[in-house]
Amino acid sequence: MPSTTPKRVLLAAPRGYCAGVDRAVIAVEKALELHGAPIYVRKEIVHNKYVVETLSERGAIFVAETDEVPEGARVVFSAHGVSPAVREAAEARSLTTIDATCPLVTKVHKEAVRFAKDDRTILLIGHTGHEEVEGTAGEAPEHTIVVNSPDDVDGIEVPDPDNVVWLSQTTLSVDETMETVRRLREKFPHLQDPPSDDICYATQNRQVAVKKIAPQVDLMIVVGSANSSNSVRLVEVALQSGAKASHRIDRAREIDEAWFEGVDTVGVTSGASVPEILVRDVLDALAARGYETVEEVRTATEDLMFSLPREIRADLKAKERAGSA
Ligand code: 0CM
Ligand code: SF4
Repeated sequence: MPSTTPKRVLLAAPRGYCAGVDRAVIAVEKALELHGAPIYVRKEIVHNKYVVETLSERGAIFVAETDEVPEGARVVFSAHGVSPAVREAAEARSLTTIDATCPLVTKVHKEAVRFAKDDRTILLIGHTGHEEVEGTAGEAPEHTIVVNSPDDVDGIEVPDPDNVVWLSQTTLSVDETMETVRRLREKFPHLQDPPSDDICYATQNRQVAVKKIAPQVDLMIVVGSANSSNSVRLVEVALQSGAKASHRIDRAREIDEAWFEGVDTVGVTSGASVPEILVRDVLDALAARGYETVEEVRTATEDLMFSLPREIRADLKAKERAGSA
């Protein structure tokens, strides 16, 4: 017998761009407008293929390291932040830098610097190799141990178990991080907490929204790139919270017909580095498959905005002054 439940989409909100991504992407766009192409960007400005491709078409050149940037040229540091060693390398090449590090990542850097000054061991919960972790750990490499998962905890050794503090990457699973902290505290009862949440508001809000709709969906589609930590976490959170299946895609064209067998309700969300246009494309693709009814489920309202990097603000001001002279 055919299903009597109408096909529908539950669209998570908040989803997509956070304040730090918006600021970083605009920083590159403004740099291109103000100074013309090329503008070099160290690493992907945010972890989204479409954003990187679009900015490349406009004249941004993405490089892995500052030594690929011609001496004296302009380079943007990505939203994920950089270590002091990267800043020094840029200075040594006389590069003009624009720092698009998200202020919420900078906050964690400052915590790391402060705790290292107090000679504490920092247990940085995060993923080895992720740019943000490299940047934060690079503030105090001698004092930092990266903890990838709860299973890492057993193998950790510190100089003074009574003088340890934990910090984290901003884009982790809240639940898994809390489990890692629980295990760390079992091992180090005097473990100190960070002064405030390191997992940022955007990461947390997107996970809460997914948790709300996951129990009701047969399939959760997460729009986001493979290297986007917060996007990948949304797939895991969906599955842990009751979604029957969940897949991450960069673009609507990656949707697989085989996913829809017996599916009435599809959940849709997107990571913090994902432009809304990509979600709209997914909704169009779902509508074409009969999932035309879209119900937005909102669990929080976000109105945070960050001012542009100070280098861009200064250049905009200088242009304004020149225009009115
Ligand atoms: O950290 P993550 O891999 O999730 O980065 P992203 O660029 O996908 O998201 C925004 C950020 C930051 C910092
Ligand atoms: Fe900043 Fe969070 Fe966005 Fe990363 S995900 S750029 S930390 S607001």
